[in-house]
Amino acid sequence: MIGVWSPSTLLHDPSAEIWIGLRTPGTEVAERVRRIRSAVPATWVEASAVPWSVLTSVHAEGLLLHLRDVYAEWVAGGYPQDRVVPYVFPTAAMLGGLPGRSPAAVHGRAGRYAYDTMTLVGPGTWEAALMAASAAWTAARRVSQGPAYALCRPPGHHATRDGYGGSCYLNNAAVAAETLRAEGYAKVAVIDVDAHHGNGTQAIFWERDDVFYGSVHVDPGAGWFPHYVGFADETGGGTTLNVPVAPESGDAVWLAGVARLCEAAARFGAEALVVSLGVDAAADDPESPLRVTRDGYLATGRLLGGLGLPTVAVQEGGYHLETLGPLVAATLRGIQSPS
Ligand code: SP5
Ligand code: ZN
Repeated sequence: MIGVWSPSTLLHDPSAEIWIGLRTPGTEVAERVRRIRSAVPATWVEASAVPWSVLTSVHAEGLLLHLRDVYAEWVAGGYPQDRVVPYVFPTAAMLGGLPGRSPAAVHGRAGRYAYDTMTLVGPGTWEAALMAASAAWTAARRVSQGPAYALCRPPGHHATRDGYGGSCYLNNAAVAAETLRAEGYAKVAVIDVDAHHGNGTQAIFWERDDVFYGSVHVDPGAGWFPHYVGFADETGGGTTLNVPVAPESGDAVWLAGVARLCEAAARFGAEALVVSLGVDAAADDPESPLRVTRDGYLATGRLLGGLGLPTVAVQEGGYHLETLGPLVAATLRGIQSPS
């Protein structure tokens, strides 16, 4: 299998996540890339830079320019924090329907496109996010030559058209899906097996009848991120399917969910597939309460590969450094050799 990556993705160091006011260590670290690269027996190629027009097919230009520029502005502002940390967010609760202006102060502007305090912007964040999206784009353009894996980092599925959060800045899976559409695949399915619901990807394709979004994830109704969305009754125009599963669920429940998503994607008539490949549903993962095993990931890959579609797998979460690489490798093996 082709593996696409970029050394620039190592440049983002989250340093910390501000979670319920606590400065906790960042979990989405560059070491993840090294662990995956050493465990996945792919033919590795470097990503080519994604055209700006592809990025603007997924994201508002304001978000892109903000992510590109805000760190330098923060440094020039002389703030005591070494990362961009927002403190005020122009939500509906703040504006009450009024038209908000672009704040003059950088510390005011810091929350304009952010929706949580966990996802900080530092010196290499833009370059890394840009090259992660570039890896997704490069992989999607090679899909006619066989399944391709994009080692995207930082991950993407929580990034919406206008906003970043959940350790995600640019939506790499959405870039892959739009690229497949542009390559001529009329109907594209995104199947998201990260432990968390991909609220960004769901929102981006919510009203689209040419892109199916299906996700299996820990039930937000049981108290898990992204909390506000990812429930089973969210179906969009009929091309969204959420399968929330209870905390502590293991392989049997998980694989039944993956199978439902595959059946729905086939019924939809998908001609190409994007897999949002997080492995944070694993038993050892610190960021989710699910209990999927390595065999469970192999079987997940086999179900996805069994669709027989041109497939791009895009890395999302997965935070247990000791097992992360082998879990990704097992899933990709399943995708490549479903039977
Ligand atoms: C791509 C992806 O898997 N994003 C995960 C975002 C969910 N993070 C939720 C974090 C909730 C609190 N974590 C506590 C540990 C603090 N270091
Ligand atoms: Zn996740």
